[in-house]
Amino acid sequence: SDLQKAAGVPQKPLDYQEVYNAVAGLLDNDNYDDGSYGPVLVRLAWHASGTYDKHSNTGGSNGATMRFEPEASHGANAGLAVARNILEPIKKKFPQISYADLWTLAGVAAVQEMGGPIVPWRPGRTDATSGAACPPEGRLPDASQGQKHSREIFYKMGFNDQEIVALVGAHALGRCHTDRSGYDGPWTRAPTTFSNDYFTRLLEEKWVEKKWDGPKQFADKATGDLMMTPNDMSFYNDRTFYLQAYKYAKDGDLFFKDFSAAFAKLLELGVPFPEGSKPIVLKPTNA
Ligand code: CCH
Repeated sequence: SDLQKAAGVPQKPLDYQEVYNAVAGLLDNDNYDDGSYGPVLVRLAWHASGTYDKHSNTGGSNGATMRFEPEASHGANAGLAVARNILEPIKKKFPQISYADLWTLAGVAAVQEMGGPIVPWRPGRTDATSGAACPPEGRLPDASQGQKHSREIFYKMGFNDQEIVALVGAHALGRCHTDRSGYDGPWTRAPTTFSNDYFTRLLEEKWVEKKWDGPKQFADKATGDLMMTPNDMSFYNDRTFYLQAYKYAKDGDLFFKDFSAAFAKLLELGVPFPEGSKPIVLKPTNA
């Protein structure tokens, strides 16, 4: 406590596993979307991190700048206040953790608790105190665009084609919301389970343009329940992306291994970790 600190009493070091368990405990909610906050927490960790630009070494998860304007209101971040807000009680319970560490840890917890791979995670991010360090708008991918755009956006972060495909496999989770992105619907039939099903659906369904007033998107011909954006379809239409997606559709273990590595890398982009710091493994609550 502040009193103990003032009296020079050593603080109990923060146990990140306790923070992890607290995040795991708030994921399920029958009244929200498909029953879990997991997907939107994965998206928060990704949008906090994916603003990184390797040329200027700016953006990325350090600073948790999305708390501030103008980044909080960037179009790509619509709906992410939901994710930031549900983590507030955890920040109150564990005031020592930075928002930047909490958001990325919560992304890891969500992936693992929804049945995904272990993602080694490293603490050490600090919080900005104003929006001065907010990245400019436009560093995150635009779902209406194709493979050329994806490569520009992800090469700027320092990813290669294989890593891009692995990362987008996160669309096994969650859904599009008309009041957030304008798109509508989930990519898979089990949107709260981490799997390689994004790739199996992309390759196995027949995709037809959806007839509606909204932005151009595709629907599975058989049921119309599932969706792909134009950007998602570029993982089918681009030969290099397709061959990688095919490998992940055939081999879920390979996808898990590659997703873990690429997601861990994403969450660390641009973060000035202390010398000698090492990633830690946070245990799934069902282990
Ligand atoms: Fe994504 N994503 N994403 N995405 N995304 C959306 C939702 C999720 C793109 C566009 C969209 C990644 C890459 C891309 C998630 C994780 C990742 C939505 C709907 C759009 C649009 C938002 C809404 O309406 O709520 C595009 C374009 C790319 C290009 O590559 C990557 C990388 C990741 C993580 C590693 C997750 C999870 C969701 C579901 C969120 C939810 O609320 O259910």
